Amino acid sequence: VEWNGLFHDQGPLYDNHVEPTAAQAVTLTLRTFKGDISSANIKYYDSADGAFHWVAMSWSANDATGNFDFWKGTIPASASKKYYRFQINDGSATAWLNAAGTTSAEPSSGDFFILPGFTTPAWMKNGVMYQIFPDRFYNGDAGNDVGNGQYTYAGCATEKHAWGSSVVANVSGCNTAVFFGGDLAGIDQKLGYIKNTVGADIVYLNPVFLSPSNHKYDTEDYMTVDPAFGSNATLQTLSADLHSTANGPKGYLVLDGVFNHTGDTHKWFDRYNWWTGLTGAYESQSSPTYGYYTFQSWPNTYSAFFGFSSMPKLDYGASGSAVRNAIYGGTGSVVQTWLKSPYSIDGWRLDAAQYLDAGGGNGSDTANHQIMAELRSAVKSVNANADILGEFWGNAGPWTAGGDQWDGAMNYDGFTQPVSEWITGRDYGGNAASIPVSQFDSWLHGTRANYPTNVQQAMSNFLSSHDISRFGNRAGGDIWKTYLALFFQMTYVGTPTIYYGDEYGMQGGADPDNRRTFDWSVGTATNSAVALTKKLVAIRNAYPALRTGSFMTLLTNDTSKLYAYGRFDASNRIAVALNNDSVTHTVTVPVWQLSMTNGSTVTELISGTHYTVQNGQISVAVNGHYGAILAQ
Ligand code: ARE
Ligand code: CA
Repeated sequence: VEWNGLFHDQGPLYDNHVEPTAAQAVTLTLRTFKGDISSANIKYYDSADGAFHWVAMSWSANDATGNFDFWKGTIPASASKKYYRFQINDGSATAWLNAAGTTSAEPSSGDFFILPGFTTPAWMKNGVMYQIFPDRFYNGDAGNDVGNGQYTYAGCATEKHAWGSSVVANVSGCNTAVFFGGDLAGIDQKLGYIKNTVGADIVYLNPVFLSPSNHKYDTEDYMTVDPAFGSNATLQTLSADLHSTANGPKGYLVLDGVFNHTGDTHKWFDRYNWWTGLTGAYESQSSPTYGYYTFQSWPNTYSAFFGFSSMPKLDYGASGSAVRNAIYGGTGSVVQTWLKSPYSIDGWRLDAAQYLDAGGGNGSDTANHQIMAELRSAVKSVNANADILGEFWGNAGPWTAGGDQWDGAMNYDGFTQPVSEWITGRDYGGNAASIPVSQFDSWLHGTRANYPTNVQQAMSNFLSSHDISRFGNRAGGDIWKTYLALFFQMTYVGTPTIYYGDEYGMQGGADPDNRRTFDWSVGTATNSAVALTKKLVAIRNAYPALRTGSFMTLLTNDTSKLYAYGRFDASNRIAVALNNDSVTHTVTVPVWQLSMTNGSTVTELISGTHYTVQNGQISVAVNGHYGAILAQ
């Protein structure tokens, strides 16, 4: 069996229902070299009977170039989850193919998923997200700025800083008590920049609810927008303006749901007796909310996020507990209230989601998954199109592969880390770590295989976040590395997510330096990286193949640091060529693998240059740290 001819993924040409209902049979297509094999079978595991089943495939067609055969087989409709792989025989040898790759021995993991009834939001799969740390983006209302000493945080007086400082001040031990005045009104005023200059349509905000810190991960009240950011009414306005098509494409709003822990000033805990007329868990063991937390020794020893005493951990108890109802279960719950009118947010990014648990446990267990499944039901019952984006830094398969918890996850593991190591030679922590392109490609292949296809397409793919150093920093200030990263981000599988300022290569080291104020003299339409971002987003928006099409590796060249891959569907075939070297290379892209015929024309979408396919290939000169997008 010629492995180089084999292809299948769950793109539209190879799977007729990537999100099947229980009533839809799934017809799968397998590609082989023409005449190479004598038979092929689908072997699938059906969770309904816990057994494997076989479907013999039949030959159906050749491709336009005459290089390939297509074989088809159908898995019958039913409500149960199924997992499949292919067995391919040529009369003398057998090959196996599944999401993890091709092997000669039968694989025991890495199968493709069929999860009837599981859908992820179309707007997330088709959108581009912009992440904002609200205190640092734009000060739209000087009237709500924090005053010096206005909050007390972790024993430190708060400090107010003027806008535009390029580095967050390092007040010893008091980093989190520094404020710059950014707010929701500022974000609202800059929607034109986000939607039209950058081209993003989804806005993800770091926490906005009442809290004494600048990051607001220690919530004091989930029902109130922090006054330094505006008010509940300002959030309502921002949501409406984002949804409106008046200032660009219809947008979507995702908020940060910090539900593993509250702040120690939350009224349920009330460590400093800031709330009058009630008694928090820290104040009395007879507090009505005493059971919301887990005390090893009341009052000073309690479960907390990473041991931070300012972040006491919620005890989720059993199904129907008061905490579960308050956070997501009941009609007046936090999760449901903000999803409903008049706020109508479109999704939740779940902070520290792996840890939510009962009895002070550290999560990632049966109780955690049950909480996540209940939370999903609560979200989807308000809005079936709302998105649930989990924060997890590794393989988030345990929360996504069952189709009953998250729609996607922050893709540190399958995007941020490999991109950083391949392009910058540093991991996302800034430490030296360099990988050749062949390893980059196999890393991507392996991490895609962890997820159902509709989850892969809703993973949040970012270069930086508020928890790691800036990509621009890891790239040593070389803006060309940002260009190359943008080419990959906007043509890869998953939701491109731009951490504010990454579109112009913002600098910054670890937390808190990764939260610098946005520089409005640099982040403009005429900035070369911003302009490239806009162009690449427009290309992504114009070609569904770049969002929901198949992904096929075409070329890895470790010596010249070249990568090429295809993205395609019934309407378009696109070959992307990337050059990670610092000098120009001519990349010879084997587009015969995409069934592009000799003599046919492709257009490079950045330059508009036309190329003709010859000998099944296109040769294109690509600048160092740049890319080419060849479409037909
Ligand atoms: C603050 C300061 C830091 C300082 C720290 C300790 O800002 O400079 O180092 O205190 O003094 C929030 C704030 C942070 C704040 C923190 C504690 O944003 O600024 O730090 O609260 O007060 C793990 C968790 C993951 C978590 C990361 C940071 O699993 O959930 O650590 N991320 C979320 C948010 C954060 C937020 C919180 C959680 C708390 O995104 O912004 O912090 O609500 C491996 C592991 C990961 C681990 C990761 C990083 O890869 O697999 O699980 O993530 O390392 O440690
Ligand atoms: Ca302000």
